[in-house]
Amino acid sequence: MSFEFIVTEVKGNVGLVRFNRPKALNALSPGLMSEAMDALETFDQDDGVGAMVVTGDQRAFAAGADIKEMANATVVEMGKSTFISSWDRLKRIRKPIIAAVSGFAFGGGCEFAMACDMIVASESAQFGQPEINLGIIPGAGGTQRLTRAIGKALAMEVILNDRRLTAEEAYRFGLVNQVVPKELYLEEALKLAQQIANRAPVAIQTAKEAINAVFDMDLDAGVAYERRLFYSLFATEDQKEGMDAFVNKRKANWKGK
Ligand code: DAK
Repeated sequence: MSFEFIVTEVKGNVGLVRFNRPKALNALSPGLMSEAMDALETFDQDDGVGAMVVTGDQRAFAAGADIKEMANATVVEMGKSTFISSWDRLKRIRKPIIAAVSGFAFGGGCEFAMACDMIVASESAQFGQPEINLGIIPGAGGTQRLTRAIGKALAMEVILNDRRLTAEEAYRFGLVNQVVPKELYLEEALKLAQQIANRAPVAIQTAKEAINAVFDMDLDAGVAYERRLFYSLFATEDQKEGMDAFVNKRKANWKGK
């Protein structure tokens, strides 16, 4: 895969996507977003990849959507842009995605990280939704995902008054999974992704689907949905293998089938 705005790599069985517009603090232009989605979809189809890590650089994960590219857009152009459909593509990735965040994760950058399944933050990471300064509001799920993650009171402050969260605060309020020294954040994210990638692939993807259903369903419907997914795993070879390995005191050999 060769790209203009991102760099990709496979490490073990983890697919790595690195935003690569450092001069613009990795602003998420339509071009970058569509390349990132192409890469994630390719990894999603690749049996040699079990999980993905998305990252930026030390200074910025991403400072938001590209303001310069958006500044003169009309409402019709915004609606037609591939930029919007790229965000829908992100929701359809089945394998787990970990955001490795250092520096600025603002606006669409924060929303991208929150749309991933877990966040490993460098101690230098800052999370914010500064759209209010531009006369707009978050448009890629920020009002919804941030509020669910950190609660209404603080989300109001972040979105209405450009309150920025340090990595430590983001951890304390449940937005991120771990905070690690800045020279280790990518390594730790890759380590976590590798551990997950070594587990039973179909069960991992099914668990991601079940957890994300929490945002679309009430408790009864969610529990019923979980149960159907649970039963469906008894049709997989991995369920037979996992239980046989337990009974016979050996290590399971996952097939992803
Ligand atoms: N877009 C374009 N360029 C950006 C940028 C951005 N978001 N952020 C920074 N840059 C550029 C700067 O213009 C500057 O470029 P030059 O002037 O050197 O050419 C370069 O990156 C370095 O930035 P600074 O000189 O400003 O660096 P500082 O360290 O002084 O400040 C900063 C860093 C992050 C505090 C500052 O750059 C900043 O405030 N940036 C803007 C942050 C922001 O407002 N983000 C929200 C953007 S709106 C949607 C999906 C997504 C979205 C909406 C809808 N749908 C699916 C519907 C998302 C919207 C947004 O994210």
